[in-house]
Amino acid sequence: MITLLDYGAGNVRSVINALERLGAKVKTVQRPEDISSAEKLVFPGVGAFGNMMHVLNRKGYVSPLISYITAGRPFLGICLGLQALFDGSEEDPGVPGLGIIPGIVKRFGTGLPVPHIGWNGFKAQQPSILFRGMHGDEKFYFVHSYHAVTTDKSWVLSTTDYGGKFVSAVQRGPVAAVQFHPEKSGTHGLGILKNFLEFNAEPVMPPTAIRSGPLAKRIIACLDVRTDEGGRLVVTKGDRYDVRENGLIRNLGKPEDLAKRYYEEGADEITFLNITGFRNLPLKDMPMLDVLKRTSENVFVPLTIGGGIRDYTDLDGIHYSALEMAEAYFRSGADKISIGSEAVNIVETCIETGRPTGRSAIEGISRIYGSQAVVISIDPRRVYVSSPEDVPHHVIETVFRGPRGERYCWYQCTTGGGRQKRDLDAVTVARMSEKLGAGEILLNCIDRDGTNEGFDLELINAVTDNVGVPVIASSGAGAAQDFFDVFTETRASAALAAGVFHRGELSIKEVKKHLSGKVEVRSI
Ligand code: 1PR
Repeated sequence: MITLLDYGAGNVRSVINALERLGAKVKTVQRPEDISSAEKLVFPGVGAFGNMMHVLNRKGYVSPLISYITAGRPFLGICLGLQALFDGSEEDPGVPGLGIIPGIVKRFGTGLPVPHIGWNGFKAQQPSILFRGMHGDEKFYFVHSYHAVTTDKSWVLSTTDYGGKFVSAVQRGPVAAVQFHPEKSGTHGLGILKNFLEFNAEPVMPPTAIRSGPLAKRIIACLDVRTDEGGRLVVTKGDRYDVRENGLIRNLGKPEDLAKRYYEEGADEITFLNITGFRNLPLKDMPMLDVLKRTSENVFVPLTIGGGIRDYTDLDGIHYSALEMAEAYFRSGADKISIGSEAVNIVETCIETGRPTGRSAIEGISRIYGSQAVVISIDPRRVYVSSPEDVPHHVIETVFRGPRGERYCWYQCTTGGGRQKRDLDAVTVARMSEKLGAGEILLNCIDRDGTNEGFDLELINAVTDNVGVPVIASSGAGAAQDFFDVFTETRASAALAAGVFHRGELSIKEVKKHLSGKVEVRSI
């Protein structure tokens, strides 16, 4: 029996699903005594360090946890569950950690995008049962802005490179913790969990000691989901956001079936966009929550869900917060939520009033779940101008001349699935969202969506040049070469595509084969 310490932040469903897939029985901690009586304890942590320690203290978990770990009983910490073992974190100075390992958790300061999101390698520093069956060249899914620094090298099990070496796993006897998410790291991640379940075997060193990086560029499959005329939730796909063909909504299959197919083909992440979520309250959209729950039983890579995440008051005057919606999605198996229209509203208000409210969906969700859990989905459209002085927006010089020979353009944000044009540019929304706490930008492009013409590299460069968080390039992929171009001509951390995969014109395997040896990708 595995005891899982769920302190109420983030996606523990995926950890439970992964452990159950491996045949384990899992119960969650309900009272402090459940920690003391555990046979094997798994502690997945997500979100902010201070909030985690606050909840652990409030629930009376800190003292039994310290006793359990210092007694050298089987323990696996995941992500924040590793950071908790240290004395404290720069994320919330003054908040003591569990103090098991001497050291402090520090923010990355490497000049590379932060959070460190994606698939990265590891370099083993000592033999471990966790490495059984590993070659040493596997990649695991990381998502964090802070990393542990210790003076006690005897704890360090592996290091990983992200603009410098950091501690990616620790172990002493049966107490281990990993900074990455094994439950989100495909078959190799499941391998780590299986090894923890069989902790009595001999420690091994992976045979291939290779460099531990660089971070792989991610290939993301996107599923635009909505209800069709028959009331079924289907994957659809538009051309420049128009999802109808001969008046009917295109039906490309069941969301969970496609997600499973893309996972098996090697997708590094799956994104679901509930494209009509802005109309209704997604919390009442139970089918979407069910899709997530079913998907997370079979898909062991990160899942993002977007559509309709905002504060909302229904006709009966009942108020639902964006945080509650995000919570419901996380509980159902999502790792990140994506905010579209509401992000534009938030930035607009911020500009009008000259300061953040402190209560926006971006601030509220990132405060509790961490910035890595908040993606901003931007739906811009190109607008040509004769001169940069024509508009008070971020204007770029373009090689693609406008209809009247214009040499300049800006990227106008839209809301409501491209329906409403707003007086805000994509660079401003991305930059201000980052300031408010967003951890990643999903950069769509209405002009390229569904066209197979390739990504809009000028748009992607305009945004990546102005933000410090990872940017996901989206819209327009039509061939494997388009992925090569976006990764070599821009600083995009990931590339997302939909139509080209759904129509079977290109597979994720073919994309990775094309990139292999030229661009760092994860192989499965
Ligand atoms: O505004 O917070 O409710 O979120 C709504 C979300 O739904 C937004 O993320 C918005 O991008 C998305 N959305 C709304 N309407 C549509 C539509 O198509 N009518 N889909 C829509 C946006 C864009 C991409 C697409 C890529 C790749 N889809 O996600 O998957 O462009 O496509 P391609 O590879 O086929 O070119 P809110």
